[in-house]
Amino acid sequence: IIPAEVGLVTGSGTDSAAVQAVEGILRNAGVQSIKRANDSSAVPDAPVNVWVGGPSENTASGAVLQDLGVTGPEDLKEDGYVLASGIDSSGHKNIVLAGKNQTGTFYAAQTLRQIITAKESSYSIPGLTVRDWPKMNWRGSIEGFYGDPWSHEDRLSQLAFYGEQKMNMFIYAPKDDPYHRDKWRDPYPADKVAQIAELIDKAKQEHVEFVFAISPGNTVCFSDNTDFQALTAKAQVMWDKGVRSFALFLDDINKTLSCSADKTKFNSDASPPAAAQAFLLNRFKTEFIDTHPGAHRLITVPTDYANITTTTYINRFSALVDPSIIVQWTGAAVVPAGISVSDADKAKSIYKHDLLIWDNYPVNDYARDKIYLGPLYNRDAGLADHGIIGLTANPMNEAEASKIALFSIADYLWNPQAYDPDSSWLLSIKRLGGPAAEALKTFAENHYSSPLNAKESLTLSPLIDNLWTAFTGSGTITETVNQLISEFTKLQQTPAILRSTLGHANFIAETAYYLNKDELYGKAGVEAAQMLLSQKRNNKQQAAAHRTALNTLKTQISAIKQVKANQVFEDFFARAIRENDNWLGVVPATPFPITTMGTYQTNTPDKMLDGNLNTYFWSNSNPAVGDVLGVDLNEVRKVTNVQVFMGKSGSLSDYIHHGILEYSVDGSTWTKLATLEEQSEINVPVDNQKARFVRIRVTDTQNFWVIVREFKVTSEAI
Ligand code: LTM
Repeated sequence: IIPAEVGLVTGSGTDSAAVQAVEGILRNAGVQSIKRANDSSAVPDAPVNVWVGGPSENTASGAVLQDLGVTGPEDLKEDGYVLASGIDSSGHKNIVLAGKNQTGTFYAAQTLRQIITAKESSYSIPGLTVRDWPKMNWRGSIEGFYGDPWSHEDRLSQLAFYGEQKMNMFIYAPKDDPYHRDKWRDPYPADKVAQIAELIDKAKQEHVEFVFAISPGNTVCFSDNTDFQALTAKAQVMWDKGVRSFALFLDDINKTLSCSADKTKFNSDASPPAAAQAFLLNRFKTEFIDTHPGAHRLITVPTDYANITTTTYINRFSALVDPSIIVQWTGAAVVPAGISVSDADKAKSIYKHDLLIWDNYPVNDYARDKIYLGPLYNRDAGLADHGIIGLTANPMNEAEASKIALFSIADYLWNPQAYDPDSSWLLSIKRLGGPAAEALKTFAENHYSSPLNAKESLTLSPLIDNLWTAFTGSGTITETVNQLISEFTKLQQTPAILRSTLGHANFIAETAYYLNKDELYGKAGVEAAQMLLSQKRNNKQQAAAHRTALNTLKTQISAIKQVKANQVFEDFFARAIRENDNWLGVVPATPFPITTMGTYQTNTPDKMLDGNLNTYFWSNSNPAVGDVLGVDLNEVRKVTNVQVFMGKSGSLSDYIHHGILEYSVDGSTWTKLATLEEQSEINVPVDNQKARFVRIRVTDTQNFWVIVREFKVTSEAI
């Protein structure tokens, strides 16, 4: 039990942030009086003494550890620590936080925070010994996304969070901060410098390496002195404010050299852009990094950053760039579903530099109508033993919501072998949700799917499956319906609970559209379930009332365009409506084919709507520009997907090579869905657009006839 009075013994070198953290933790655990002493003064007379600082900070802690029979942190990896609590030989209770270095002691404090448990009105910590160290050296985030950069408040909150999660790197590289990329030559205005200076100080306090990045590649003249001076002047301002780590980024730029000086200097190289970039990076390293004692290794990201097989550019880049420079790599794709040790081995063999992963999870700048609230999946546990020195995760524009994924990423990076995505995720929900944890879990599990994991709506999805099993069986559906209604009700109530109980206005503000849509989804789910129950009870009037309510809610849901539809729910509603139609004997309007092209032999247009991929429509000539083919749904419906299979298998050319996929309500005004270039098969999700006609319009001539095996429009009644 943690008593009301505690002794706190620090050393002359004890990390001040660790001391501050321990004091805060003790106060939060009900301690009213803290008797301070340092290693040269007498041991405080208190029921429990807390010793902060390993041997390099606090000469007294070693003896206490020895008395407790605990080995000190000396043999641990950098940033490792020992946290011990127990009774010494003279019967005194002690808690020792002893880092291998100051950062280790700071991390011991973070673990202390996690192991304190509250029981009724008292707090306690168990008798224990923790010997702990990080597996991955660099563990952090990179604000490297497009779109609205984080606010100053967001960044301060992130840095505090990184300290708590033992993350130690933050790379400042917001693509749409004009001074980072477009106007990289211009100095930051004074107010921005002041804010960055505050971030630098905060990062130091949280034991986070603040990396200042510039992305000059779009407009820089790589060999130009004036440009080089603009770059170093910008870096110098940040150096003066305390930055010791710098990055020059070269992602997402045109590889063509734009200035004549570069063309003259580098055009004879096998890869002129690689030679030009290496020249600038090496010059920055020798003339800035090497001339600033205490500066850390330069970091870069090449223009080919998602490779596991080489290119001429990568060959030259890796050969020419100074070996001390750290190279960022995103995995085998820009947004990879996984990163394996085999990918890492291949990357290491082609980039030939220390690799720091730029992990594009949970970033959502390419899908601004989704938030990724699931954990990190599919990163091999052994990456640290395969040339990877660390990982910085590129988060979402929604800073607070990113913390769920970042929590799991911190967990993975600290101890990849022990990492379990599901339990890490549950813990993140518990810690971040506090009193609103249950509601946060409901919210997060309905925004769970991502490029790493297709699972969505973890509780509701199996309940919906159960309902359909019961619905098609001969027994009662009451129990399964009630379970589903109760879970949809929970979803409906979740936004209000989060708004009132989470205590985090920024989280609520940045997820506002998602919360609003979920509230409606919750209500709609209840109506759909009740409609099915009424139907089973043969109550037409009630079923009709629920269907009307469902349709109204569906309209409100699809009006929130800022958030992508939840496919689990949409499929549930569509099937529920279909089942209701069948029960009512409503015969859906039959779609029929449309085309301006003539038919070859018996391969008539209806064959593209017969659900059989072995039969097809075959045109009797090459299509002309303006020719069309598609489907008339026979009534205006909500379209959710279009899938077209063109070309006969084995004959690869009989399809529309250049076209536009479009839809229309009235057959005269058309809206484009996609441009089709050399695609024989397409699958285009559609966000509930109202349409009666969907077609492909030919936009260029070609020398091949057209075969369409199936033109499948998925739609539902309005
Ligand atoms: O991934 C890299 C190296 N660059 C950009 C990022 O800035 C962007 O946030 C992600 C995700 O869209 N993709 C990139 O290519």
